[in-house]
Amino acid sequence: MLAGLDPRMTDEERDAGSGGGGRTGVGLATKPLAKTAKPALYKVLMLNDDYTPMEFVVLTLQRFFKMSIEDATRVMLHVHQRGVGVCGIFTYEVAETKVNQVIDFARQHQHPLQCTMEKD
Ligand code: TYC
Repeated sequence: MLAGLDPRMTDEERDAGSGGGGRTGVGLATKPLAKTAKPALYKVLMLNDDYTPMEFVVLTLQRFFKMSIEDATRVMLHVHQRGVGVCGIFTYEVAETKVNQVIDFARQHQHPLQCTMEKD
């Protein structure tokens, strides 16, 4: 009698391979529990330019990235000196929203401030 077809066996007995002609330990492998995939993360980058006032950049970092005035000033000065700096790291949709908020805010105030995102 084939173990898989024996109506007297429980599913567990079939999976475990017991009662199957001495073939012990040939049960089905346990399917790993499904893990929740970690979302891809994106850096939001602020770009330097020659015209946007420093105070406006600090205000922007405080408003859209919840930075203290000290952190916002540090990031602004880093961008001013190095050309680019990280405002924060977010999931795709959050990063995209923040980039658009910064660009819209700058445009409303007629500043050329630019912001972009890249995969972390
Ligand atoms: N470079 C600008 C100035 O001298 C200041 C500035 C800093 C602009 C950071 C943009 O992302 C920026 N007024």
